[in-house]
Amino acid sequence: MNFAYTIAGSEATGGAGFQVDIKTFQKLGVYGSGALTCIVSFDPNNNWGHKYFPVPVDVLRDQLAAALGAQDIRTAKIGMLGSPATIDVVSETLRSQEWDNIVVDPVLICKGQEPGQALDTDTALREKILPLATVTTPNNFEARTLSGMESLETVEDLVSAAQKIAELGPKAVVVKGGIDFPGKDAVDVLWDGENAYVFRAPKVGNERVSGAGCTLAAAITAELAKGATVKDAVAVAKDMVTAGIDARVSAKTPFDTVWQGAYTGQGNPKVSVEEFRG
Ligand code: PXL
Repeated sequence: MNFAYTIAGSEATGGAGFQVDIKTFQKLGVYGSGALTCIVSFDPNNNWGHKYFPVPVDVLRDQLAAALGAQDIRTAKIGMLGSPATIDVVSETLRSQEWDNIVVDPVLICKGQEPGQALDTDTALREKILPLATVTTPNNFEARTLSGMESLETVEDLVSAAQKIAELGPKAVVVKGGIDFPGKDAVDVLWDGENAYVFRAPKVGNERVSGAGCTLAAAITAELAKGATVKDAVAVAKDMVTAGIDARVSAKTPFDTVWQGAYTGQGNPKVSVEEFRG
């Protein structure tokens, strides 16, 4: 059995976080389990603002001890952590055993958190979690924050940002251009420490879809757990996200969510991969 583990927050509508990770793992044929770091509830009476409840660190420790004690888990995805105290526990746990793959989705801020606390959390993530990553998957905003670059307007910019972020410790970096990246394509770049690759698919609409980042990182995690290379894992993950956005689920929230169930695994002619030669 191939096991994939997630350390992430619950998002109660099922559109992001832990719920997306488990659905993605299942769809890609790996056995999923995980620990909850926090519980996020969008508030229907407050314009769907985020309510954030941290899971007490002792309860987080118990969850980690249960799963990692029960199964031989060597591949993990790290999602929203939410607080410096949580980051300390997760960092200790990651250092306490050997891993084949640690995929870090560097979720920097979640609405509903105090800005001061968010800054501490970002610093702790950068110092204590990112150096342990074998792959990290920043979005456009996170990549600008982590690289110190002001804007990401070209493929060259995405590659530079990925290379700068790799200097913080992760072996491979996937920078997602996303909806803010100019042009008709959704462009992601992988820097694997030696080569850069450019992944493209036509943008589907011009609105942000919730859960795309979580799905991408979870799918990379599942594919790595099955033994794929990082490049092949990213290609499958982008195919799944593209299919899932095409088949997105609308809701009363201001954003739609990804439907992981739409992925067929038949290969997607809309997704292209080429090596970047600067
Ligand atoms: O998409 C980032 C994200 C990750 N994890 C949780 C979230 C969100 C965004 O809402 O709630 C738990």
